[in-house]
Amino acid sequence: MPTTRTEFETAFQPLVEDMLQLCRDNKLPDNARAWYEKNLLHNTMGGKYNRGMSVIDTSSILLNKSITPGTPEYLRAGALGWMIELLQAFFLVSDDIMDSSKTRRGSPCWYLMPTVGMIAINDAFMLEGTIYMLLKKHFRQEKCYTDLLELFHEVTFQTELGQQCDLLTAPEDHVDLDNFSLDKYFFIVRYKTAFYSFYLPVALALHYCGVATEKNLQQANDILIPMGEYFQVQDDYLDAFADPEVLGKIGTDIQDNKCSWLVNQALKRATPEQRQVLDQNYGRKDAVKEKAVRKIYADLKLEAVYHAYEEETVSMLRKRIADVDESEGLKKEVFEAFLGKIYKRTK
Ligand code: GPP
Ligand code: MG
Ligand code: MG
Ligand code: MG
Repeated sequence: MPTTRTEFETAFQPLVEDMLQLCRDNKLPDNARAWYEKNLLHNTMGGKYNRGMSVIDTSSILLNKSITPGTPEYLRAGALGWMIELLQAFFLVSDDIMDSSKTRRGSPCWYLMPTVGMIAINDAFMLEGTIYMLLKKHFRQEKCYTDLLELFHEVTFQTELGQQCDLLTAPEDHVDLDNFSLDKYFFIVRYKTAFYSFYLPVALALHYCGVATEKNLQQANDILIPMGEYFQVQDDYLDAFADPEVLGKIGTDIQDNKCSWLVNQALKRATPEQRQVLDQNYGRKDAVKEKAVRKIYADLKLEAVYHAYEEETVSMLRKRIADVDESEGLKKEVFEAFLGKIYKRTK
């Protein structure tokens, strides 16, 4: 049985306690400790927890036993899961500033909350720092400590590289749709999303369970990176087509001039007249212009293009999963569980 959100949340409280104790040990002023606690709770809780929970689920599949909530083992695997959620919180707080987003998980973005503003930048750094304080406290004595540490550092750098390319292909003051291409697109999303969201949880579980081999990590990579690309295509599709109430965030990709999957598909299919509309309306901070772009997406039936892409990609992933070699302890079920969570997602 996969773990539930409620069970997973029980593994967070002890980690928050660890960090508050650390604040007390450092004689942090009360108001600073209270701010940090609020930062931790507001930005780390309330998401889908797919990434975090999958460390526990993957470990339980790899070890072929259930990891029972409340046990020390659950708390350890859960701690690794929460470290990914902290990494994600660090990324999202920063990304929302860079993307001028308005809402996240149904609330105003952290930097837009009363009294927060640009303190959010330091809060993001502290969310990242929390990972390494917790990793040291709970895993320093383990054989896999260096592997875990390196993995977090490497994946963070890869994500930052992807974010850099995402931002550089979306200049605020200069729209040139000739700059976009699907090749560029898939490079960006592999780096900004796939490594931390898909490869990281499974790689952490492989190290934690003591079955990380070069071959297992490579096989995981070969399935999870394309799966992460698919996940970001979904994110881009939902940015324009989902109900913001369900999605918990308002899409910004059109106004932000993003090299999104949708605009790349539109560019492939547009007539010269439609191309002109895109050239004149994409990437402008203007709701009417955004609407004109949305109309082109609808006229080009991008919803149907997306559904066809989804089916084709999922069959490709299923084939790859069927071919996984389980001889070194990796299991097909790890990937099936992951795919099951995201197939046809609506938020
Ligand atoms: C998703 O992009 C990618 C990230 C959240 C990684 C950010 C990386 C940093 C180094 C800050 P997105 O902007 O499409 O996500 P969303 O739609 O959730 O805003
Ligand atoms: Mg964003
Ligand atoms: Mg972004
Ligand atoms: Mg997005």
